[in-house]
Amino acid sequence: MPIAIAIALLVLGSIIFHLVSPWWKTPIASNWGSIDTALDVTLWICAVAFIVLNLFMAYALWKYRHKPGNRAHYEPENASLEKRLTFWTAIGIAGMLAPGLIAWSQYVNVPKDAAVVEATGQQWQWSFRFPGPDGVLGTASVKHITPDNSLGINPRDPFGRDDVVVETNELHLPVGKPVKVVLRSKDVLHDFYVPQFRAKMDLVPGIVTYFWMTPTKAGTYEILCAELCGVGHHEMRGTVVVEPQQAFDQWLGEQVTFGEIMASASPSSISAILASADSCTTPTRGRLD
Ligand SMILES: [Cu+2]
Repeated sequence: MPIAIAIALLVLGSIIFHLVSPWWKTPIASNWGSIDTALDVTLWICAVAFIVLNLFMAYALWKYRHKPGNRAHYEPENASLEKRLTFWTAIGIAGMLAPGLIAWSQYVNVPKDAAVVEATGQQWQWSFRFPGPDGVLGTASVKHITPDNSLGINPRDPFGRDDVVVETNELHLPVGKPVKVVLRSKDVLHDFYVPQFRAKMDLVPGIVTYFWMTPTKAGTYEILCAELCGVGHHEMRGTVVVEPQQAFDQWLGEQVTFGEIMASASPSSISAILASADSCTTPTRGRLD
């Protein structure tokens, strides 16, 4: 009996906690309402299953509690009950998976007019790269990384010369414009996450991952690393400023290009950068747009 009461109180406490909890989702600032819908559907299906199953368990504990003279009936098989349980579980799981699969297919199918930005993660900071006037990111590889070429941009690739390199943790994006976010890691697994965008994707060393989104609300949001990536993981934070196109263009114009970095590098540094390209036997060509 005390356990039945404890289970009923657990259900009641959980419902109250969700109703009064201050830890609810932030207002959305991107086009990904479909991701919110997928999360809401999952929450509701889980909530109904949690409440119904636990209250049934509390009821069964109370109703069939020990009474002198009562004997339990052994029933190892009940095909009809198992069929019904399998059916309703399948409906619940399909209901949780379907909205997520629909959202996922939209999430990785990039519209043709999307701009490109690259985010690179390393223990424990973010860097960013824009393609420059040619609209194409130059090829890049960890093989090309030198102190002056921290993103490993291929110095022999003409598409890389006008690439804009942002080596601070601050990214700017124009509001209302679809953008493909291309992700690379220089060391271990990281995960690019901006809660207000509902957007999130792993950075995997050795491969390029991506998603797309349209920021819909101007503002300053936090970029988090959502993959435990070492002792400094909690410090791997950045900022994304969503602003009108004009302010974005002005900010972008103030950043340096890879060509400018090369031009201001010392001769020995330039030799190191070029040597990295010469030693690369399998250049990783291929446009990222
Ligand atoms: Cu990280």
